[in-house]
Amino acid sequence: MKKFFVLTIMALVLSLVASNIRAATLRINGDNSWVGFINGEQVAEGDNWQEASVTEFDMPDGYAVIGVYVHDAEPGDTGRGGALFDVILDDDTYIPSDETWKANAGPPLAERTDGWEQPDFDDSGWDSATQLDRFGEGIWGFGADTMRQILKDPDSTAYWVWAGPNDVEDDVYFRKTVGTLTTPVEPSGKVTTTWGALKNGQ
Ligand SMILES: [Ca+2]
Repeated sequence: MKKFFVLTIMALVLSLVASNIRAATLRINGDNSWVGFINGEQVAEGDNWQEASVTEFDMPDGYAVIGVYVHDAEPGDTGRGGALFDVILDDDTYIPSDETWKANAGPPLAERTDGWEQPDFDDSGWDSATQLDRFGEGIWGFGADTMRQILKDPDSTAYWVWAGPNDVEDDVYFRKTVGTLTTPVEPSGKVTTTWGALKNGQ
């Protein structure tokens, strides 16, 4: 609760002084279906793995916490799940799905109530994402031409990812903080610590 309070104050301060609002784009493909979140708010969903959802958004504070949920419809080893996504910032910084994202298997989204998608959620217990085939290669490679109709400008160079072996878990979650603080501030030690934990925990 204290952490949330500190973050709230920090966000308020930054929103007052930030003058450089950054724009970004989130693109998601998932086998079989997905839901995307930005700073805890649901912003995207889809259920055709060859047709990415595309979400453009602003980052008033210079950064955003991205959450992606993907559901594999074939139980256990009867089918393989996969997630492919990327974030493009307005300075052309490209952030692909890969092993640098945090990943966690859990219950279906409708049954998950731990606030995993919230910016201040502590994901330090999550593992690194399992990095699978690169876009255009492997078992999803045959769909790349269709996918590329959306995944262009820039071309996707992301990796398919999962949480552990993708013929075991069917409901997986990913998190990462993108961007950086745009406003030069001299935060108190506690805010620095909170921000550092938030940033380093992704
Ligand atoms: Ca499966």
